[in-house]
Amino acid sequence: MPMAATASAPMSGNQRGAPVALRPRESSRNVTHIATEPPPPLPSGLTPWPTGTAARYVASGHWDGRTLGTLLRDWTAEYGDRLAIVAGSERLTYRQLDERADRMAAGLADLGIRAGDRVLVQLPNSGAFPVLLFALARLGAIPALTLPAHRITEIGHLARLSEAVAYVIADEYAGFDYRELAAAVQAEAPGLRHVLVAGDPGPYTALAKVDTEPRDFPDPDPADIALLLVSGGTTGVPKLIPRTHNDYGYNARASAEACELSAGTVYLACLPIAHNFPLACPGMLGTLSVGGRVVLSPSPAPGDAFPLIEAERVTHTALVPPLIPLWTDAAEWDPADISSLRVLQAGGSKLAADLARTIPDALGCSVQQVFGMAEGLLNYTRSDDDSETVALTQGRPLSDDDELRIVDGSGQDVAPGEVGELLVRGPYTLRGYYRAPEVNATAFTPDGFYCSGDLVRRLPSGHLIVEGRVKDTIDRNGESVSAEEVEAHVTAHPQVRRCAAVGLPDAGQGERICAVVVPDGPSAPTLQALRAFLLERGVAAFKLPDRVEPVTDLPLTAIGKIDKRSLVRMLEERDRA
Ligand code: OOB
Repeated sequence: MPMAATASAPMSGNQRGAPVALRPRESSRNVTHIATEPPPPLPSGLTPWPTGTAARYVASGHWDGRTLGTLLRDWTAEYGDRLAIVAGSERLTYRQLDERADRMAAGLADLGIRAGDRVLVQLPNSGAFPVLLFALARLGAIPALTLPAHRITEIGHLARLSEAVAYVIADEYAGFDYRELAAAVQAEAPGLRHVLVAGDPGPYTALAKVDTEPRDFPDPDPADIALLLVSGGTTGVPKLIPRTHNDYGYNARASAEACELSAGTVYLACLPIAHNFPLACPGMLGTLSVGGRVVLSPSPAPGDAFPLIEAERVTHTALVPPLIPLWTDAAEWDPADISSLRVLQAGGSKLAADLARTIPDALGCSVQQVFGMAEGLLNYTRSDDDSETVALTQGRPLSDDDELRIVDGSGQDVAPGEVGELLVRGPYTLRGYYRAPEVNATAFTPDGFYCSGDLVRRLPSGHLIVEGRVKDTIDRNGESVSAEEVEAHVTAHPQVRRCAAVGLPDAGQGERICAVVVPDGPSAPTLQALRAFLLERGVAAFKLPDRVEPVTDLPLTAIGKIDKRSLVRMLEERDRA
């Protein structure tokens, strides 16, 4: 079957399943629109699933025809007076959340915001977020969920791409004044008619005033876009990911079931709530779907999160791996009682097996690995997986209807257990990015598989091990070296706490391998010592770093993953200085 993407060189196979690298396939992606074009987007910008496939997801009950607004209505009918949201001093029952959403929907309509309009949302974790999310759903307006760390580059781009009519911000958060950003965004996106501010509005409209007598609005089409997520990539400008009411509701409900949430669950959202992971994997929406309570933490810092865990008896939370050592360190001296914590979900980037193994003792809870993407597919380790499966794998797919392929550089399925690129389609995985025909022509196969760019291998149990990114390779002397593999070896050195391997341009070798390391202790190993250590481990000479660069901390993306782009920029600046 023709694949959308073919790489210029076959993957170097490896029977033991050690990380291997595919060559970047930028160039070859251009030669791939061969057969069928994907179905054209709907007027909303959604690339629909083929009719027969959609019918199958309806018949199986995955897509239940309820909008996010209806879901809240139904949860309120079932759990009305239970506590739904805790945010600072604000405590909302399901009924209060439902009423507030209705009132805000009417207020937004009075401002002229209509079904189908896009609204840029950039709010920290606060009570305003869930109210606004459900208010927009009631109205059929579409939130584009940006992260608090985004700035004019991202927000300006997303405002233009979405043609948003309104932008909802906090006044200030983490020392940053979003009203100033709003002025800059409005200058770039003249279609932005309203800026609504949670807190002190300055020259804009107070979100608290967007509140009036509730009235009914026609329920939007559950098969159409409920919200737009921002793609998590660390390269290029962000893309918008349309998620439908049907698919996102299923995402949240099925996740809640796989993670065994119940009405007794108290979920702490400490990652930015606009990110798919804390929002719906199972996150806030999954917790609400079973009558649990969602506690919104202003940040994932132990100083913010631990007192909330103690006060609200939090049972579940989610972190990206770079934050976990902060928590395990803090747990040693912080007096807060975090004994209510039952499950720590770790996802967003690879969790080192050694770190995974320390979590139960350090934090007194079990760990669950989550390998997910805003584009859809979610993999979870399950409560009945043995501890080594939990430490060593990134879980198995959420749905029986997730179709996974693992392919080599020419788009052929690899042999079982071999590493290849993960392709996926299924009941909650997108069929096309929002308003991005050129990207869509290469990011999807003609038969609708999303090409994730993740290198994985699959165990006979169905669990996946993430081995790196197709493009996260360093091309040194004609050899393609997996950055992830170098990182794993370098991190094994006793003087290294964390490592990111990046390629730096080099006239002779194409790229040089630079190991950027956070030392464990007073100093990092010298280049010579590190190379000797890796040779001793049996690492091939062509994978040895050409340079070691000690840093106190690795730069992180808006959600907290290691940001290699800014790392390379930082090194280039250091070299120029
Ligand atoms: C989550 O979503 P995104 O969209 O910010 O990032 C997705 C990408 C994946 O394609 C993969 O490259 C990486 O992040 N990733 C992991 C991982 N989880 C995500 N790489 C290794 N191990 C993992 N456990 O990051 C996301 C969305 C929903 C739930 C959890 C994470």
